[in-house]
Amino acid sequence: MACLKPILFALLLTLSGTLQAAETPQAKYPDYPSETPAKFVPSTAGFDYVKRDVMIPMRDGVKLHTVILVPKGASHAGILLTRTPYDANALTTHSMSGHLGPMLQGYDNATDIIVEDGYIRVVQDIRGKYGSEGDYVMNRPLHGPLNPTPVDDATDTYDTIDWLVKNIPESNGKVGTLGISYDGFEPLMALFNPHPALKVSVPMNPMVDGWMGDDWFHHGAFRQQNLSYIYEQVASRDNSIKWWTSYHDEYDLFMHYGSAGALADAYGMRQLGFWNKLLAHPAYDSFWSEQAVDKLLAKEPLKVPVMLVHSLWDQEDIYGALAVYRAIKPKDSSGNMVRLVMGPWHHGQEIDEGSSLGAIRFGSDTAKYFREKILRPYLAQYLKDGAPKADLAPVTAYQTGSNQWQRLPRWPLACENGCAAKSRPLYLQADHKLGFDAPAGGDAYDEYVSDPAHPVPFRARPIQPIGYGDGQTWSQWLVDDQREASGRTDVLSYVSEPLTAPVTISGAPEVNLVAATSGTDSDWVVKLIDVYPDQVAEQPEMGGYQLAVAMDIFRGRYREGFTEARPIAANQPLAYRFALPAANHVFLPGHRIMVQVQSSWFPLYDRNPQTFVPNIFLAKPADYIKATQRVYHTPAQASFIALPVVGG
Ligand code: PG9
Repeated sequence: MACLKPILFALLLTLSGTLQAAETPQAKYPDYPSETPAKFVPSTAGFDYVKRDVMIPMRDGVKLHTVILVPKGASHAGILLTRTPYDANALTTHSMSGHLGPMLQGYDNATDIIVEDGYIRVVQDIRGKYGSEGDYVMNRPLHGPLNPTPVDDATDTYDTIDWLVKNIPESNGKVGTLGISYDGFEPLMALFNPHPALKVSVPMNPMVDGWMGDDWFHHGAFRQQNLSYIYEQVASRDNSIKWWTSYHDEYDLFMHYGSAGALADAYGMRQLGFWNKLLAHPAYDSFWSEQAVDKLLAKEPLKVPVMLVHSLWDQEDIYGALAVYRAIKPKDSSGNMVRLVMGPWHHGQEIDEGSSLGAIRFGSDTAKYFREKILRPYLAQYLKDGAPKADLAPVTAYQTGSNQWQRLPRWPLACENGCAAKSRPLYLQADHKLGFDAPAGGDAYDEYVSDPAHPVPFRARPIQPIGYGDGQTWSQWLVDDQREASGRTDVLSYVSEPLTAPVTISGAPEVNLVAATSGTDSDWVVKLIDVYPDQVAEQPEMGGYQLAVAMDIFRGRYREGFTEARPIAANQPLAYRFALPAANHVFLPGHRIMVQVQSSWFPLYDRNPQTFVPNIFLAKPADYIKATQRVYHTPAQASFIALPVVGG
């Protein structure tokens, strides 16, 4: 026993030292202590807001980090909630200030409206991201076949709202939710079994169907430049593991690795659950169709007023808002539950400066107009006690070309039942002409060689990565001058005579292409373009500008259906039909209309090997072959775009 004493003593000494360190962080040199206090308490007495940083418990016990900014002196104030995977702290401290405005400047925040109308601003890290606990799943599907857990973004939103209205005494118990893109997906999730305190939802540029036309694929062609987003978004809770590259030009990066799968393997992405799901679901199977938010909302009762905000030149989620509008508008029997706004913007530009996009000028700040004249009264009517009903049309749409806002009764104006608009076929003709007359005579087709070794750049090189920093122009690529492409031998261009009268379209142009490939798979990119007059006195750089008003890609293996990829019969003229993104545009007199056709859009989209392989993600270098592409324009094999023409 005696021999144990020294050991026990030593153990106690060690413990006491540890305990002492744990209890009182003694300075190493007491007579020369740290200048940093054990805990610094900022003095915020002069601030015009109060910031609370809380962890809100969800029904399964997981706590979500939530930043609450309450204007000083607020009482009976509405709450504006955004749930985000992009760091609530970053979204609420744009620049550290004693004023709420500078704190909120930036992504998601319609700062002018939030501050001027005295809202309580709440921004929350979604489950599994940044300061929140729990497991992260990209665009977490609703509880069900794709999500066996009892929680999803709908339940998390419900539980969050329930906590907010019970724990923010300055509020009037009314909550609105709004956000852009992924943060626009969240206001849609809020609509499933909505909390009774949720009075309004404003999904802006929402991510709705990742396969059909939003972030991951368009008609089955993979948007491989998003690999960096997946890498950073999924590899760590706080996005601290950063993507890297050894190339200035993304064209070279993606050519080096060949396929998206080979690049992902080189970056270790099989460690990432979401990438493995993409790899396993290249076609539009139930993994995609059962989480398509428009399809899910079509089955839901419409309980909360919704304003969908769409950007006509949305470089990321050009599909989502209008897909949801189509799904829920038929439920709006009162005509007061669903509003649609369409602006001449890039992704999210509605909360930024909106007088121009790239080289395209609108003559006024269209984004400020939206925030002041549309968003502000709309939110107020649901969230501010005593506010009047907003005088908004069912659809407020900016008409590009004429540069004017329109109050419309519905969208699209081009619709069935013989209403004002009808689709009008715009035919590809011999000699690279384009017109409303059906093709008659001349060559039966035009052809080009699509060479995977030299894919068509989707914009002028060097190609920047997807990004929003200074000098980055990713957000403008949909309005780039298409002359970059029309001069290439692997791009077909068809152009009309100068218009003598305006041609007004209001809806989604539909591609009806008759084409053949010498391969057994192929992509078809079709662009509807407004060609400016050879000289534009008031803006010389617009002389001859080729502005795409609608363009998209279609992966030919899905010609017979999106759920299953099938080989294409080689050298057979076959019909391809797909919708282009919606346009609300006037082709003015003196302008010409152009249609371009090509078979790659690189490196934004991965290359089609042009031989049929089971999964293009796993295509091998030898699979990539040149193919001779033919586009037909005969009376019996007419290629045309069904234009949603309005008026004459
Ligand atoms: N368009 C971005 C995104 C959304 C959802 C998934 C992946 C990317 C965004 O801006 O959030």
